[in-house]
Amino acid sequence: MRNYIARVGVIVGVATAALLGGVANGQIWTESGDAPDLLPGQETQGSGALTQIDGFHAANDADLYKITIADAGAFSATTTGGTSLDTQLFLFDSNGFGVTSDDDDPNGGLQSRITGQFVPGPGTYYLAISAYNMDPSSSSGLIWNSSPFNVERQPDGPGAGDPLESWNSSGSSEGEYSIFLTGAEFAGTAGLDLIINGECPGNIFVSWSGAAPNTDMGVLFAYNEGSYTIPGGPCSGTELGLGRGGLRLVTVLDSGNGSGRAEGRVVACACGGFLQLIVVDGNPCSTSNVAQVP
Ligand SMILES: [Ca+2]
Ligand SMILES: [Ca+2]
Ligand SMILES: [Ca+2]
Repeated sequence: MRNYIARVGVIVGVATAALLGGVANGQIWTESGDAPDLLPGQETQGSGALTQIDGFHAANDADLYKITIADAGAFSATTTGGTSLDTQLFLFDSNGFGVTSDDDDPNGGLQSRITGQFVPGPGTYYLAISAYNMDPSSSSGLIWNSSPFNVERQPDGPGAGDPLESWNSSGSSEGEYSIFLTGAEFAGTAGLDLIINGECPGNIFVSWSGAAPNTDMGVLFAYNEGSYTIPGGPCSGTELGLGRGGLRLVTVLDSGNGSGRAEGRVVACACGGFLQLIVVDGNPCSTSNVAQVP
């Protein structure tokens, strides 16, 4: 029984599968817990274009996200069509100085829309969302005046010359929101993430994201979770999240563009076991979370 996974070829169709995955749902950042109100904000993590941020606005909540603006001319962020809240959007530079803001979409509605018209160039920025009328201040006062509401404006308040320091508490409405973006990218690289779906025995799907592109990724199997340390080879000293029992290298996958999916067939005696990805990229080698075979 020892070689069951290798014998049945648990992972097949790797090259094709890698092309299928990742793009469709990989460009959205979902608020993790509650994004901070102030710098350093919450880093959006992933690979490539960032097209949407989904989050929750609690009472008197501001959410600040670290993003990369890749193309200032093409940049936009809007909540129009993404929430029923009366939102405000604010963009800050990497030092927390105000860049641009809008309360109500110049095209109509109480949601917000900002563009790249005042963005000086590509780089790291902080995008903040709050509900009307919770406004950001610096040490010298409001960074933006509260009105006019439906005009995108550079900082024009008494505190315009200083960085973000606080928010007033005048945004009591609660609700979910989506911010739709163009010209933006994730600010950071996600850790290597592994998800298993499917039925066992039967076909399972191994999905990954956050890998370095075009890298060999080993798929490891063990009966149990643990802390086995690899004793030799290029990943010598790397501590796994797997135990020794039944530990084996199932197959090696190409990481594709950094995310993807592979399908394979698993026999009954592997059900309930655990998989972990490992990338030979240094010492210690990068590893994913441990995921359980259904
Ligand atoms: Ca929040
Ligand atoms: Ca928050
Ligand atoms: Ca508004």
